[in-house]
Amino acid sequence: MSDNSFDAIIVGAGFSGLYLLHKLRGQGLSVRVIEMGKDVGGTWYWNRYPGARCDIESMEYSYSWDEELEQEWQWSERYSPQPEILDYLGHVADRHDLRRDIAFETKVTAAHYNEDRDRWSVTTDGGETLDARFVVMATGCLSSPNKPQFEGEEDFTGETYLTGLWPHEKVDFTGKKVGLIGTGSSAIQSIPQIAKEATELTVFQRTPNFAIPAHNHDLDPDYVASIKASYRELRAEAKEQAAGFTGSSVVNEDLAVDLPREKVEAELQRYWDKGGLTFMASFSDFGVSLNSNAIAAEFIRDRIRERVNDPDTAELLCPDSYPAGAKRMCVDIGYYETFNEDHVHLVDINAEPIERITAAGLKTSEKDYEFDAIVFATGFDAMTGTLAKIDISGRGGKKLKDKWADGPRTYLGLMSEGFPNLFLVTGPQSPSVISNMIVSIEQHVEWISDCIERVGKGVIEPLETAENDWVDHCNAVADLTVYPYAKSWYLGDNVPGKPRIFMAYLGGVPEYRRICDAVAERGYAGFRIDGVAGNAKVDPMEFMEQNEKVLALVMKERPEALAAFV
Ligand code: NA7
Repeated sequence: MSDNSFDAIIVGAGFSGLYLLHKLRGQGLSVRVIEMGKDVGGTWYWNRYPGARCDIESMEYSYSWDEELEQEWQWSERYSPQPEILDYLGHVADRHDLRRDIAFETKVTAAHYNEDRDRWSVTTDGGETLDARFVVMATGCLSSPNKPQFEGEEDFTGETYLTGLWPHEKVDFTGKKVGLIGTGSSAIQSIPQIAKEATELTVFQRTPNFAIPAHNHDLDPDYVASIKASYRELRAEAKEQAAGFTGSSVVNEDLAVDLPREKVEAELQRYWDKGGLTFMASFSDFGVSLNSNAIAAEFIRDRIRERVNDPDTAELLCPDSYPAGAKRMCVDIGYYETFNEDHVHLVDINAEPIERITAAGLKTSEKDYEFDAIVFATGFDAMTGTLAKIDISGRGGKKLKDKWADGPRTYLGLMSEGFPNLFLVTGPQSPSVISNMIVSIEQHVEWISDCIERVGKGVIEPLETAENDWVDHCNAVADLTVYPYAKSWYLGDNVPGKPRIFMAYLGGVPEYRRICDAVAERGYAGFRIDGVAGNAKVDPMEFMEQNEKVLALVMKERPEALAAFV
């Protein structure tokens, strides 16, 4: 084999790429990872903004495949700050000697499938062309920052920052007037930190978000020891939970709508006091019924009103145009209280639209603002943005971009028909961003490496019929929920011109795993291997647990959604 020829090329050296490299190497394959950053880390390499941290608890947001590492590594806080996660990934790379197979500071610009040779040609921005039987896109779900264009940006004489592409050196806002656009998770994490330094911080909000307190704290050594003593049980439990982390499955058998309001509120308070993303798992009807969801939404708004002193500011911070959890729920550390400080201001850009960026700052319909720095906390072109930047062509020269013009189409979020031997880790139409990413990444990496072992020197590709059925199933499940009732990056709504389609699989992490396992066990049902498709089928409905009470509620509210699901 030449220097540029590999069994597998992996794009990206984040959590996915590192584990996959380790796995495929262990299977005796020659592997090259191509990574844009100067080092490993993926999303944790780029998102260095102040306050960046994970909102899945540290003990669960880590690899489960290295049991010694799991015992040795010391997480310091309930929710890990970004630098600690980056250190962890750097340590994993050293521990398993991964860096020697990673080309850093290299961007993949194109990947073309050569049908005569059943191999992929992968081109980089350095002009290099590599060749491989398998290509795995481990490119992450939130890896293409979304930077909306504002008129006059080039006139601004101050500093500008984008949360998703934050500088490596410390940015010091001391003594500065700062403007910040956006109120998503990145803004909610960074605003309290920036406010500590800035003399003046003005936040421009288009849509308020629901945030649940993190109640972050240093980890108690006894708690850590107890987890480490039974880590296998915790990992097994997480895999069986709806979103891949403990507490994400609903325990309550009662529906919120069926209980007296005081009982529901007492339960919500219990979840609130616990803090974090399990809040919406308090009752199973919150995710599917608009009426039930309104109870959770009002509870959160009441807490915001308690935390923010000025009633007008509090009302502006209260989301009321979409169901709670339908946009990605945020987890906050002192976010709302930050608006009680005299030097922190909130501007509703619906009432006072941004007209342009000026040399001195920013002009809205009402006022000229002067800033030393502007921070764009404007999110990501999620799930498909990074893949769309690579010129990917499959069988017959078909472009992935063209195939996905009306929204992504995959079978299980793992592959797309017409693109043989091209795998996606946590691709669209898999649980991915709706779950603990590490649990979903490990499941995909393990499924993909088993599949590659089975395929050997052959070719695997999904059948169009299987893919169509899967896309229909994903859409039917999403329509059963309240998610489509918000404008969110889950649906591509945050990027002008992006087709509106729910891009993750909402059927649950355990159900999804069982579907993928059944597909493999039944001889890769729905796939063609070396031109041959078996007769086996996997119907996702076989694996879905149906909650009759919840379905009855949907029947009352949206019978058409239920009809499409069953
Ligand atoms: P998000 O959650 O997409 O937040 C981006 C924010 O930027 C959001 O408040 C947007 O308002 C706002 N935005 C985007 N474009 C504009 C324009 N043109 N004008 C004004 N405001 C704008 O991204 P994050 O980085 O905060 O979080 C992403 C994920 O990372 C998060 O969910 C976690 O999973 C981790 P909008 O809501 O669209 O009205």
